[in-house]
Amino acid sequence: MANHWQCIQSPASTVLRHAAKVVSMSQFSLSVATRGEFRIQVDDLPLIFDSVNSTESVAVFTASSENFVINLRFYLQSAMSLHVKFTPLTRRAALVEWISLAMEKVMVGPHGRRMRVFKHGYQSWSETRSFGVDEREVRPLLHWLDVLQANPRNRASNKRGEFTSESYTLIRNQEHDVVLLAGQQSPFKQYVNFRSTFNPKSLARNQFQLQWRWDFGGQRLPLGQTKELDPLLFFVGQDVNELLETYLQTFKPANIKKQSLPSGWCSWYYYYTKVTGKDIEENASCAAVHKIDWQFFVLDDGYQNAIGDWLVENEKFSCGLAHIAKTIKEMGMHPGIWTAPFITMKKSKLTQEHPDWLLRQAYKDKPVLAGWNPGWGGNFFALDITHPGVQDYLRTVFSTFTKEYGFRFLKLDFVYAASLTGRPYNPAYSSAERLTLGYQIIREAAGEDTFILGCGSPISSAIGYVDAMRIGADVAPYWFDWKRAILTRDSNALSTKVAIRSILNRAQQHRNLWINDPDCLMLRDTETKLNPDERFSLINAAIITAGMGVFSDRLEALPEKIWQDIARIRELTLACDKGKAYVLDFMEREMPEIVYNTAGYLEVFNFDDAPKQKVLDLKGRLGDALPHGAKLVDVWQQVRLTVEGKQLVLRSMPPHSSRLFKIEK
Ligand code: 9PG
Repeated sequence: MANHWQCIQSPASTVLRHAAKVVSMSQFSLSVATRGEFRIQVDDLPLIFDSVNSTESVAVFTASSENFVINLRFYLQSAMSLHVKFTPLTRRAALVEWISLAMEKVMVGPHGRRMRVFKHGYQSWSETRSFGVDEREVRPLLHWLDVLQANPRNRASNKRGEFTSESYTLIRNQEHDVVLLAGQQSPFKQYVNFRSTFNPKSLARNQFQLQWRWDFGGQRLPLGQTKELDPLLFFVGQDVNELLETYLQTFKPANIKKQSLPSGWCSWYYYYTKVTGKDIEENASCAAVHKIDWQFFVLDDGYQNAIGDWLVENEKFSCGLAHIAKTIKEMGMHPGIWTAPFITMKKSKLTQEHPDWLLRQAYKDKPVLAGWNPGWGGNFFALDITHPGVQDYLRTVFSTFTKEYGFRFLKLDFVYAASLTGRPYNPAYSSAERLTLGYQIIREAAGEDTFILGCGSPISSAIGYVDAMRIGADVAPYWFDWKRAILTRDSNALSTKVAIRSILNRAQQHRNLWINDPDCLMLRDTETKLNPDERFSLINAAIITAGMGVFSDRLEALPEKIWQDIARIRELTLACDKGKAYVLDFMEREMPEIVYNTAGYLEVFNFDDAPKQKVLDLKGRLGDALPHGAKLVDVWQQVRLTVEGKQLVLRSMPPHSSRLFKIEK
């Protein structure tokens, strides 16, 4: 069947092929790495073809050594799934770092030079975008930036044509409109790291190497017992949006539809760590006076005496957190609070009293660095979630916050620290399982009716544990910081532009995995370097992708007319939440510029640094959405356009600007 994957076996090779789309994968080999005193690394282990069962359509392979046995089953349907079993036979194979499969020769489309790869970042803040295959994925200069933003176990190589991705990746042949999506499937017990390597000099860039690793992070597996790895899925098709939708829907958590879309306020992007108890009271009462429809009111970083000592307030919060929660409640909103539950700093009481709760490095008796934050005054370190003491501490902190103080919203931040490589107290957990263990403990302590937002969190293993997820880097009161980006060689440097890039490139996770949190919106026109076009590009991106709408300004300082905008943003976001957002030029450029929401909205951006005219070809999904005669009403300017002919022309869009239209047919 041409529409199914097939396994073609000859004495010389084994090829997995999707004939209709001219996609194939061949020359595969396995590698295994373990750790500890007897660590081994076996590279390029040949896979022995076992059988192909035509009724079941499954191709079976095995690989074995004196230390382990691996069994691979490829289920060949219109999508292909790969199920792998690993059995360690000796102590040398028991502490598993990773198992990897390399496909030396993957082909997407019959030929082609114009190819693009989609990199899905490891955690909330990680770079998430597409690249042309002759571009370079850059690794930041500073190691701690890599720890904070990327997956330190799957670092970019800085080589032209080599790209990492986490959990899923897409490779698109633009000349032939063929796309391959490879992605991890639940239960997300390991991290799956991809790496695709193209030869930028080759004329046939449709051929490349695709490699992926199941990352266990030094998990101890019981000897002689068979372990099933997270399955992988391979989809081929033409339409990237359709493939993503099919893929993301396969692991939709059961409780997802129940949540209504929250909105609210957060202290961070105006007050930063300088926030005081008085600021919270001032803003909460200002919100109450304006009778605004906000569910959550969130105190972010700045109340605690030290990172790790969440129940010890600093002098700015001598009124106590219980009082803060009560005040917010009295103003008719649910109180929310920020923590970074899986990290600590040297100066905290927690570290002083329990140095053994810190995760230790795999081969040294030193704590594992989780990053460096000048705002906190230095290095911070990962806690060991498998340690019973840490577990009790988490239970105490979060039951106190929720049951005693009355907080109903938890922003859990710097969550990636739970999964950092180290030598945990209990090595029976994989790095991904250490994270889910942490989330589970907090959820149990906080109860089902607490709204949990993950931030700085690995994506795959958080699915099903959080109500909402920050899906991008932090916004900032400026568009892009060239100086910082160049000096630190950090193409993902904190900025509103980078935040929008992730908002668009992760739009389809919304309501498939959780509620997307695009980060806060800032409406102020003082104390910001964002011009109105830039401010509205962030606002419009958040609206059309229908994420949570959280504002972060000093409310008293906003002009009165802004309250109408806040209400209008909410109204538009709720309307968009009834539809689905499709990024129509997904994988065509670094910053996609055309978003269509099936609820009847269209947004067009200009991310260039100069004004430009945008010409949209009305074909495919966009053609269906905008038939001849349809009207486009600019939601902010009340300007009307009528669709005529086969193109939509938006003349002179200012730099960094956007236009959000309601489509009327
Ligand atoms: C509070 C903030 C806000 C924000 C979070 C997170 O040093 N750093 O590299 C760094 C990275 C991210 C960051 C802060 C510092 O932001 O995303 O919304 O809650 O923490 O500290």
